[in-house]
Parts: sequence; structure tokens; C-alpha cells
Amino acid sequence: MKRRKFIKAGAVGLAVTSISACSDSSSTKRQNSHSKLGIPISIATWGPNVDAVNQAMFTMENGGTALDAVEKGGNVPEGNPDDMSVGYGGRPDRDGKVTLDACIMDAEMNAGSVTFLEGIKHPLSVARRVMENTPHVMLSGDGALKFAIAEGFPVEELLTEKAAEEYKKWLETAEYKPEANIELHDTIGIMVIDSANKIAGACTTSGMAYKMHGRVGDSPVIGAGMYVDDEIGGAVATGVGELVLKTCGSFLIVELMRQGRSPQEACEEGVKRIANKLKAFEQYQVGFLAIDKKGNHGAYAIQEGFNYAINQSGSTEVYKSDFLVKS
Ligand code: SD4
Repeated sequence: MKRRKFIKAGAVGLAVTSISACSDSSSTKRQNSHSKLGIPISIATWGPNVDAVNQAMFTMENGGTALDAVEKGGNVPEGNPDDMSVGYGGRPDRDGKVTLDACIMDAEMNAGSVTFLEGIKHPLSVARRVMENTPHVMLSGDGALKFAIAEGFPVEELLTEKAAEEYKKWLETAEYKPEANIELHDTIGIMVIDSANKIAGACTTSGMAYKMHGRVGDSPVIGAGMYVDDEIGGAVATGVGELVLKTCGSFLIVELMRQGRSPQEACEEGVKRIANKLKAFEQYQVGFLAIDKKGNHGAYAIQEGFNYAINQSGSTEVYKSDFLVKS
């Protein structure tokens, strides 16, 4: 069953399609981006990830753990060829290769990650196997691929015709210039808290389009692209990963919440840290999203344009994030 909902959340009103995972209760109007509506919650970067947060909630409602939920949620954009920032259909690097980064973490501080992985549609599921089936946290490149094959993952062509065509066009100038608000990113950072009050988080991406071959961003780095701490809450990042890596973005935000900041205040401070420390930050986009253990959420970005999806209290909504650089 598919149903269409008109979502009005604070300053934003977006029409989204939600799947049957949601209960039938009507959409809740929210005044701001850090209202208290409790757990379970599933939340992810970028509005188009409504299907992912719904899938995550559906997984929990059907007996899955928080970890299952973030994996299944993240698998949605990974398998969607129309999402050109994640998994199958992702934009390639400047050598024309689709290389993927992903990580996952649970409430017990177990973590797994893969970086620079080619040919596997669901890098997040490989990251989970790294976490569960190896003594390591991160596997990279050929080693990650070898492990994935040994775990039974099929090797597939991930470069779609559409992405290949865009790449060919890009080659005409071959200029690598990440620009804010030419949304060359839609990476999913997803977090859930289940009804047993356990948190989990994940992040999965094809990274910055036309990056150097071998470049790894923030998304697979525990504490940069994603971090959860079951005592406090969690945070995820999206945008130009170099800025997030240099400031340990997600870890910083969780630590700020540990010191008493709300998720909203912590995200704002995370963006301000970038602004205070990194030159030319205003040319780029970074968005942070955070939740605490009560299910309060907050977000903040350098630029206008960041939004995020939530499934909480029986409804799915898209929120628009506030941002720093206002003309
Ligand atoms: C990266 N942070 O590879 C990722 C890109 C991203 O939305 O978030 N895109 O730097």
C-alpha cells in the first residue's frame, strides 16, 4: 500500500510518499525542529530518504533490532538507481569508477566500515559483516571486495547509463569543484532508537562525485560521518566530507550533547566549529543531524538546502534545516 501525505513541519511543507510501514494516524504538525515526540524514532539526512526511514521503522515494527533497522533503511537508497549519491546508480569518481563508503554502529559500541569498495550494491551490509564477522572495524578497497565476495555478496556493475552519460559530459571540462547547492550529494546518514531504547546508526554513500580515485570521505569514518553513543544519542553528517573529517563532526556533536547541549544546539556548534576553523568554508555545504535518547532531534547546515526525514509518532515528515550562511 502506498499513500501520499502532505507534510507540514515548521517552516517547510513537502509532499512525500510514505510506505505502509507507517500507522494510519494523521500527520502531526510541528512547531520547530527539536520538538519532543519520543521513541521509537527513525531519522535520516535528506528529504528523499522518507522511504528509508519508513523501511527502518517497518523493520523495527516487525521484530528487527535497531541495527537491522538502520541497515535495511540504508539499503533502500543503495538499491535505488535514481539516487545518484548512494550505492547502485551513484556518480563515479574521475576515473569513471563507482567507489562506495559505508559504516554502521550499534548501542554496544560495535562498529564496522568499508571504504573505497567497488562492485557491491549494498556496502552497508558489508560493513555490518565486517563488524560481526571480523576482529576489525574498517576494510578498504580490494580487501573489502575480497571479504564481500567471501561473504557471498554478488559483484555487480554499479555505473548506470544515466551516471555514465553525466560523467561523459563532466569529462568535457573535467573540473572538480564541489559547489554548495548544486546538490551533488544525497548521502544517507540514518539513526534509529527502538522501543527498547537502543540506538543504532549508519551512513552510506558513493561520496563526492568525480573525486580522485582512492579518495575516502567522512561517511565511513566512525566519529566523522556517523557516531552513536547509547548513553547520549547520535549524529550524522552529509556534504563535503573533508570539512567533517577535519573536525570529527559527528563525534563532536555527540560530545557536545554529553555536556548538556540539545541536539539543535550541538549541530549549530558543529557547523560553527567548521566556520571558525576552516578557510573558505562558505563555499561548501555540510549538514549535521542529531538525536538524543529521548527522541529530540536537531539539524544545522552551512548553507540553505539541507533537509531530513523522520518517522516518529506514527507519521513521516520532512524538515528543513536552518543554516549559517545567510545573505
Ligand atoms: C563525502 N560526505 O564523501 C560525503 C558526501 C555526501 O551527500 O555527504 N554527500 O564527502
